[in-house]
Amino acid sequence: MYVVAMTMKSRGFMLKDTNCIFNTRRLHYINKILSFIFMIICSILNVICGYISIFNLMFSILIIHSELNKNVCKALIAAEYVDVEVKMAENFQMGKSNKTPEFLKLNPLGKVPALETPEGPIFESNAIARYVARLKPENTLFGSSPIEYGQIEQWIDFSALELDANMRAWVFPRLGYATYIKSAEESYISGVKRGLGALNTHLASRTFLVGDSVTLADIIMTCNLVNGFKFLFTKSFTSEFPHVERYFWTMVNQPNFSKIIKRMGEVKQAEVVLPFTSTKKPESKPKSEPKKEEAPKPKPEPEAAPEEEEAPKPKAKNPLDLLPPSPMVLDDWKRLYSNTKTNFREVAIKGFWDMYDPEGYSLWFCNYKYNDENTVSFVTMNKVGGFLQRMDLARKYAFGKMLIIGNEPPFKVKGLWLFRGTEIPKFVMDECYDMELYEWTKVDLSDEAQKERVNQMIEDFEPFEGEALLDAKCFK
Ligand SMILES: N[C@@H](CCC(=O)N[C@@H](CS)C(=O)NCC(=O)O)C(=O)O
Ligand SMILES: *[C@@H]1O[C@H](CO)[C@@H](O)[C@H](O)[C@H]1NC(C)=O
Repeated sequence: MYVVAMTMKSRGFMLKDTNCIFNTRRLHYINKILSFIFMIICSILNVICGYISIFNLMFSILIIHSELNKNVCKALIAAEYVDVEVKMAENFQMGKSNKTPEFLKLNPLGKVPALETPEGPIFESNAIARYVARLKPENTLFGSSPIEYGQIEQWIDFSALELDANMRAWVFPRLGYATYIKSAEESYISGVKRGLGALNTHLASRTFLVGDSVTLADIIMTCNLVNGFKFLFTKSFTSEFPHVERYFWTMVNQPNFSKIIKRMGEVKQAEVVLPFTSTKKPESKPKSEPKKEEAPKPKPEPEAAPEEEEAPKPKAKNPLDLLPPSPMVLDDWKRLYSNTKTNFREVAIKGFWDMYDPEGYSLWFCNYKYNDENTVSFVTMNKVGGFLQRMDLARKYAFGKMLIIGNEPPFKVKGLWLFRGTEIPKFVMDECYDMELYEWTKVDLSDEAQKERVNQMIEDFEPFEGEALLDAKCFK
């Protein structure tokens, strides 16, 4: 209101400057009257606005807490169809608002969206959309017979579990949220294709997923496909699924859909698959790991995981600095390891044993205690990456190799560590909590088989104990 009054006022002054038929005095008078009238109008409008916001408070009973995204659109589109008002929480800030105690009361996970209703909160975007769709009895978003109810639920689950889950896993490394693994991406893409193939066949003779009109299944499916079309599915990709393509554009352009979806920006089909936006570029050669150049197949770079914990700083005086001097210089070994590009066995491994000092150093095998839990490849890799990051405190006193083993889950995590001193340094045990997630066994150097295992771990030998390597990370 205030702004309007100001603008009108300055129009008054403009009159004065440009319209010469008025003399200044009369003009001053007119200006005063005009200002007065505007003040009155504004006061009246302010009162009305006050009423409107009370009115809003009384009736806007559904509030979605989130920024707008495709998951929020599910409920907003359903709300269009059932003609219910769902409001977006004001000034919602992702990463901030969803961490407040008030938000955690709506969704204990702190994930968005969460819906606030007078009867209590709801989270999970599909559940929120179902709730909104059910607010109006007698609507066809749920179909009109038990078989239709069942089929609608079927396509809702399908879109979440067969399509969305694989699409997220495909796009996350590209957004820098997860480590890129080529073989993993291939399996996500083939999961998406398998889902789209089935959807394509279903839609060959249909306009809607179930029945002859839009149902909640179409709303949720379309919302889940939006980011796919925007970021992943190029024209050549969707050309295999012409019915999905036709269906998607038909749905997106339904007025009750487009009204909401266009608030996220125009839906334009991807020209290229979303490029990697983070610093985690899998194509770039690992900077300090030239040995990998001759590796039989490219492996993701052994970089640290996205965890952002700060590594504790080494203590001013480390007891290991007080050990008797050793002829083995750890940095020399690290350099040899990094610089050996060919004949790794003859040069690096032989060099290692030539310089190895069993009095000043010890070698340890480690074996992850909970390998059964390593069911998702990138999560496993992140876990190991986080471990190496936290080992930063031991950079001067350790060298390590961590192997992630297996072609399919559960993956095994095994490693080899070289530590200064004849025991695992106490400060490492104390300060790096990952240590206790592993079983540690000292390498017995009198056992040739154990020595050979050391060699294989240093050189990423494949197959390792009969299995392929998913990844090998080096701490140096
Ligand atoms: N299955 C959930 C997914 C929710 C979800 O993953 N939300 C993301 C944003 S799209 C989130 O809140 N992430 C923040 C976090 O994980 O802390 C739904 O459909 O609502
Ligand atoms: C859009 O929603 C309104 C209710 O808000 C409904 O009456 C109308 O039928 C919907 N449009 C279509 C094309 O279904």
